[in-house]
Amino acid sequence: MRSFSLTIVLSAVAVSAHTIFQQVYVNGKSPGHLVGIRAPDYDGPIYDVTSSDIICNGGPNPLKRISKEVINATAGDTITTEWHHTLDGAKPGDKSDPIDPGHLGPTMAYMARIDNALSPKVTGLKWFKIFEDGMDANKQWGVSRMYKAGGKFSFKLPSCIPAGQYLLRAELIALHGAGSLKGAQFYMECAQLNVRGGGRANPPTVSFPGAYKQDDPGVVFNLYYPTPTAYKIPGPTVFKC
Ligand SMILES: *[C@@H]1O[C@H](CO)[C@@H](O)[C@H](O)[C@H]1NC(C)=O
Ligand SMILES: [Cu+2]
Repeated sequence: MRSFSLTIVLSAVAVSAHTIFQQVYVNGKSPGHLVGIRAPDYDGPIYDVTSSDIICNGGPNPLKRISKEVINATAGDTITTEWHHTLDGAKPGDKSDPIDPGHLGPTMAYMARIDNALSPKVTGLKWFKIFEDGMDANKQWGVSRMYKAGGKFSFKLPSCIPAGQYLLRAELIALHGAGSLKGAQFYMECAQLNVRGGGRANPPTVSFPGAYKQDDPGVVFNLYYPTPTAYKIPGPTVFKC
């Protein structure tokens, strides 16, 4: 009986060690914590890929920190996203910051054009993927690289995309429970961007919800047994100019 309740306590600790994308850097410089981001104040995941909460979070994690600022960047710039266990930011003593280290899976980034990056409506947008980092040949995961980098992962804005307003959707998937249907944990927030420069590319797009199926091989996935030898990241291929 005692070990049963201990198990419940331990798993309660583990499941709360989630993460929130909460700061953007453009070529290494940040306009500030939560600036230009739509963040919840609770760090829980989304499980249902058919829900519109998969777009920019919300639903069970109400977006309570919606920035009124738009981040300026130029096509081709390097964007860094920074994630932490809570909205308090980096906590060096917290092993679950930026995320529980057992929350292994891929990191990704998508963009969608939008007339006004401050518009609350996120349904109906057309998304293209600009970054993904799954499991490498040494079986190390994108999330582990983000963990070791203190909660950061980086990518370039494609140099050929048209100037204008965009939402940036940064995402990670934790696969520790993904052996069963609806067990994968999706973490994402959206940042508001104004992109200058660029070109006239018209990248192929996908919709959210729609880009993922609940039974995609990268969404139902056993992280532990048999030991994975490959991982297929969900969603479209990364757009290249
Ligand atoms: C982006 O540029 C506009 C126009 O110069 C400015 O008003 C705005 O504050 C800038 N955004 C940020 C986050 O610095
Ligand atoms: Cu979690």
